[in-house]
Formats: sequence, structure tokens, C-alpha cells
Amino acid sequence: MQILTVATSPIAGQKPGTSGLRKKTRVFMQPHFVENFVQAILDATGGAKGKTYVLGGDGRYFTPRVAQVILRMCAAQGAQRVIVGQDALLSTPAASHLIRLNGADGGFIMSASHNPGGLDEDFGLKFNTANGGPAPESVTDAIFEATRTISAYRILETQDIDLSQIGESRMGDMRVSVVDPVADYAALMETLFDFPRLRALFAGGFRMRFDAMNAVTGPYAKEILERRLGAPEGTVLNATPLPDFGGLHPDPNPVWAKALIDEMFGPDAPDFGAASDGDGDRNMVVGRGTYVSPSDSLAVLTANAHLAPGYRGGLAGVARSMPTSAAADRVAEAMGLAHYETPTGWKFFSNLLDAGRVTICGEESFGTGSNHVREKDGLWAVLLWLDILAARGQSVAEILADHWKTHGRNYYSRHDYEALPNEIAERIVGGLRDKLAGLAGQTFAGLVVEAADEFSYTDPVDGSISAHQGFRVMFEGGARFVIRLSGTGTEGATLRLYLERYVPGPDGLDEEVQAALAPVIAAAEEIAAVRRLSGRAGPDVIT
Ligand code: G16
Repeated sequence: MQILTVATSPIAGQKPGTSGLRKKTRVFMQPHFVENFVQAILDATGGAKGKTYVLGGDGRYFTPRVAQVILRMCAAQGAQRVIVGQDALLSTPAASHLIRLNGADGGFIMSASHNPGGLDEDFGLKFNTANGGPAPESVTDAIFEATRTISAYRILETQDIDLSQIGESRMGDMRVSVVDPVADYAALMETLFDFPRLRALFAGGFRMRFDAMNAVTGPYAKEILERRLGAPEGTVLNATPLPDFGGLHPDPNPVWAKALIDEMFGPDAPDFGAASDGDGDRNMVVGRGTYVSPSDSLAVLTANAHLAPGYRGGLAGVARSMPTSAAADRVAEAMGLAHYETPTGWKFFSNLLDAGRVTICGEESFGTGSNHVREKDGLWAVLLWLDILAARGQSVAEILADHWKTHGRNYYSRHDYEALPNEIAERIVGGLRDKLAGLAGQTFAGLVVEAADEFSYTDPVDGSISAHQGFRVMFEGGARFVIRLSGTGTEGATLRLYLERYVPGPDGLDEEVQAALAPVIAAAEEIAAVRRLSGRAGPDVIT
């Protein structure tokens, strides 16, 4: 076995986005593309010598190839050990857990998350640090810098290693441990939730549908829901991870998980429905005839987490990303908990979690999680909901209605304009930036602007500043809209318009969401003119 030093040169476009590097699969398949990026990761993080890494992904097309390349590069550069999920599978939260459990130095996660997979779709690679969380901006900036100066990478010339068999082997001097991707994660869930109570729930006839969307959560959900908790076989749908996710867009929202929504709103609907995404960190939760927005889900979980054994001692605090609705803040204020508003991107929660300032975090983009790992965790959120349903003996609809009665309701929706030409997106955003300073005090569609700014975040733990994190226009009475460009798309620019309006109750808590938001939608169009400037009749996706 020989260590090869291969000459290369920088490849443009290797800047990590909101969550790692995401590109069309064919871009990743270009010569040296993966190798350059992996070498940049290793160089920017002090080299691989003596280190232990975790490796896995959501099983999408091209994963087996990339796994072998990463192994060979780690072996060539002196890594001591790589822990790999069997068949190179690991959900993102399971990878985060394995990094923490094994005291690893970091992990490579091969996933483009909720983006579709396949030769003509998307691939992604992200690096997590020793705390189990996504690399912070200081690290991703250093990785990007390394991609711009790279001149060579080192790789071991050797045969592929068999990742289909659990067990120990060696690649050169490096130990390769192929592990069951589910076992340690399932054991962690048993420490957080009341499994006997959940078993009793299912034994009592509670009916659930979990759509794994042919992605990585299938094996996790089968093991936990059907085997350990006794939910009937067939509870988990689309349970086998497929390289192209069976053609599904593995994004758990009402648009892409429409089949589940239809079932949950149809006759004889199950009691509870849920879906997860490509790499298992997102979740969507639906009751019978009741959709739960991710922002509301975060608020309900914050208010009720103490009902699950893992959170019986109470919460340290709660954090949400800036575009997420303020529903969780209202709960935190009522409970006397600290609450934080961070930029979009799970990495911004890591410092707060590490410092013990928050226990639960969440985002409008269907992500919720806690301090049990350093990633959002789809199945965790589903299990916490189940534990709350079991403890309260109420339906999802009843719990939501109670919640709004107590805290008021933050009507909320996100309108996505996908794959816009970059110059149009820039024109919209630039136009808004120019107007911001003069907006306060003006009235649009009957709403008076209270304040408008571009969100900048100062991390309360390390003082680092992340500027340009989206535009906020706040109206009197608690309504607002936010505009930012997505950092996870792979085609043109995706513009997200986040809309929110607060209704304190007791009246007006049961309006249709888009109707309730109509004044904010109108005011946003008057101010930012997204439809007019994009020439689109409306958003491509509404969640
Ligand atoms: C990633 C990040 C999330 C973020 C989401 C959407 O999720 O981890 O923190 O909210 O992208 O980001 P954007 O609005 O920039 O597209 P995932 O599930 O794709 O890893």
C-alpha cells in the first residue's frame, strides 16, 4: 500500500453554506473535487494525525465512493481510527452522538440533507467538530481558505474496504470500525423518553404513521417505533434508504410529504403522523386533521418537555433561529427561562448548548433538538411529542388549542421563491437594504413599521459576530416579515420570505393561516416587491 501525493489546483465554489458543501452530484463527481475538499478540511483542522473520526451519511447516490475516498485520505494522513456506520449510513443526529460518545475529534457527514439525491440531483459533505456539532464559521472559513490555496492531497492506494459487515478491520495503519448505525442512538433515546409508557400507548391502540421518505431514518424508526415500542408493522412507511430516495424529495413539509398530510387529513386518519428528511435531522409533526408548524412545535415542546424523563429537571433555556416565530419566546417568558435568537444554521446553537445556557433549540425549517446531541434530531422530536401525548392523554389538536389559549398564537408561514436568477435575488435584497433605514413609522397595508434592520448576531459565549443574517421588518402589534437568501440551495438563489402575526386570543385563534397573514403578506409585497421584481405569480413552496 502506497501513500500517493497527488498534485491538484484549487476548484472554485468550495465555500460551505448553511450546512456544509452542497452541489449537484455531478459537480462532486468532477476529478479531485471531493479530494480537494477533504484535504482542505483536514488541513484547516490541524491534520488527521492520531485522530479519530466518525463517518456516515444518508445513503444518497455517490455516498459509497466518497466514503472510500475519505477513509483512504484519513489513512494516508495518519488518522488512528474511523468509526463508520454500516453501509456508510448514519443519520446526522446519530453521527453527532457517535462523535460525542467516542470522544472523536470530528466527523464527516455525507448528505445534502433535504435536497433530492441521484446522479442529476444533489450531494453534500459537512464536517462536524469534536463537540458533535456542525463546524462553526471560524472553521468553515478556514476550510474555504484552504480550498483556495491547495496544491496537493494525500491518499492511500488500496482496495475498497467492505463497509457492509459490522466489525473491525484496518486500512494501512488506521483502524476502521464498522458499527450498527442505529444501536447507540436507540440506546440514547431510551435514556430520554419513557419507553414503557410509550409501549403502553401503542398497546392501547394508538395509531401512528411515520414517513421515512426512503431516506436514512427508516432503519432508526423501524427499530425504535416498531421493534422497541411495539407499534404495528407498517407504522413506518418508505423505510428503506435508497440512493435516489425513490424519486422523493426528502423534505418533511406539507408540500413534499403530501401523501402523509392527505392521510392525516383524510377519513379514519391515524392519531399522529410524522416525517423526517434525507439525513434524519428534520421533522414534521401532524395530528389527526392538524398540522403543527415547526415554530409552534418548538413552543409546545418547550412548554411540555418536563413530562419526559430526560427533561424532568427542567430546561436551562431555549434558542430559536431569527426567522423562527416568537412562539417559543412567549413560553420561555411565561416559564422564566432564558431565550436566545440566533442566525439560521444549527451551528449557531452549539455554543449555547455547550455552555449549558439552553436545553432545547429549534428552527422554522423543521428542525428541533436538545442538548443530547449537537444537531437537530427528527426522531427525537417525534419521540418527545409521543411522550407528551402519552403523558397528557390529549390529542395533538387539543394540546395546540390549549397552548394558544395560554400563550396566544403566532400565525406563521414561509414563502419560498426557488431558483431565482442571482441578479434578480440581489436586486430584491439590495432594494430592501436601501429602504430599511427609512421604513420606521411608515404604514403599509394598514400595518405600521416599528423597526427594520439587517440581523447581526453577537454570540453571547465567544463574542463572535455574524453579520448580514437576513432583513427584518417589525410592525406594531407583533407582526413582522423577514427576508433572507437560502444557504442550502444548489441552483440560482432561493429567496425565503418569513411571515408572522401575533394574536393574543382568546378570539381569532382559529383562522386559516394564509388568511390570518394576509395583511403582512400585502405589506411585505409593498415594501420588498418580491413578486413584482421576480415576475413570479407567487411562491413555489409555502410551508
Ligand atoms: C440546514 C441547517 C438549518 C437551516 C436549514 C435551512 O438544515 O442546518 O439550520 O435552518 O438548512 O437553511 P437555508 O434557509 O439557508 O436554506 P438541513 O436540514 O438542510 O441541514
